[in-house]
Amino acid sequence: MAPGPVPGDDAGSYARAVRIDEVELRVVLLPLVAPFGAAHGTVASRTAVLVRVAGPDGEGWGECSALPEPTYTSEHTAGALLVLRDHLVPRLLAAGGRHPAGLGASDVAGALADVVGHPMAKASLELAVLDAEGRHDGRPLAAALAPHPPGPSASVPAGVAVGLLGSPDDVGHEVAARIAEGYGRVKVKVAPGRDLDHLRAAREAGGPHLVLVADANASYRLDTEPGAPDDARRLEELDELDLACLEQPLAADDLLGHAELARRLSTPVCLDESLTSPTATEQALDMGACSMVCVKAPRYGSWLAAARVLDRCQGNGVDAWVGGMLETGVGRRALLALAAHPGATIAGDASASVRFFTADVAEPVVLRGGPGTAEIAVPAAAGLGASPDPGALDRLTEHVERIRTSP
Ligand code: OSB
Ligand code: MG
Repeated sequence: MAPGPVPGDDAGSYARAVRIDEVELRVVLLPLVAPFGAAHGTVASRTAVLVRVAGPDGEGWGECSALPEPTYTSEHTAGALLVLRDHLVPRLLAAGGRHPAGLGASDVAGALADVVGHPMAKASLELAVLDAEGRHDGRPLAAALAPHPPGPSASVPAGVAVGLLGSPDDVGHEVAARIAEGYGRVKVKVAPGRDLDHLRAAREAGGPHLVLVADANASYRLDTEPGAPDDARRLEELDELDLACLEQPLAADDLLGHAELARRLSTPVCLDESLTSPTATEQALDMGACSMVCVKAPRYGSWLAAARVLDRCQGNGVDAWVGGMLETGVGRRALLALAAHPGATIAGDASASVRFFTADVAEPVVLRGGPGTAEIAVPAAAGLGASPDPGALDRLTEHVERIRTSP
């Protein structure tokens, strides 16, 4: 990809600072309305680490998107809590101590950079500082992530994920139900043996106008050993379905395999798990491993880095969309703010809270508009645009601890 503008580079955009002397780490548990299955495993209830930073300039909230088990990526809830407590929060507080005027969100990634990996844990702290800055300045997160004209959109098209289900009929019924709720874009999870029939049922239920995506979560293999099944031939059959894209068909590290597959398919290949940094994203595009980008700030370890990826995609005419990971009301609002970036050219995983949860930690995110055309309003108030509800937090919290700057 050709070099493009990098908003984080012009210091003015993010040169805010907030003083932070306490970080609260909170594990919440939200039962799911139904288990959510994917090729990497099934999530039955959503545990997440919520992060609150606080100090003389106010507070800010973040969410760590790591799932309960380390099967989608290597991070998971319990491990993220430990890494935050023992390694990341001490670095954040120490960096704050070195800057008496406070820490800007653009300083956070650098303060945490010597810790290898753990992007979701890192992104949660950056998000909390972004929220604190936004509240302090009266600026919504969407404006901080898309500071250049034309700026963020006021609403985003609603898109929803449908998990791996038992039969094509189940998929058809669920897709029809989601469309009736308003969704115009549906992402259906697939895995070897649960693909073509499931997607045909989805297409039949949704009709030709449904924006249909298939997410394989790295569950296919190209024919590398003699006699092994050739998944590429199976995936070529999906071309008949007019999918908006096929997401992450092969293993995360198999970029050449994705490039070969992309040459064989007419369906655009989109990567998720493979795209671990802005550099990895540009290289994957350059080598033809994908022609479309699923942007997830927690996977990149930084909301500002994710916004830079969207800038680059926009500048180079590459389609991109913002992906979710079953976020609670904190992470869901951040996802909406990122999805409002003009570089997010197609509908992503922007769904209502009730899609996954009966009770959320903050005011539920809701759809507006009719079948097939629903949208979600991008939070317009400062920062994330809402705080967790103390009563809901009390009911949903499993564990909480506070770490303070030592005097
Ligand atoms: O692969 O996009 C994925 C959920 C958890 C982890 C990874 C993924 C997902 C989803 C759900 O697909 C998307 C959503 O939150 O709506
Ligand atoms: Mg995915």
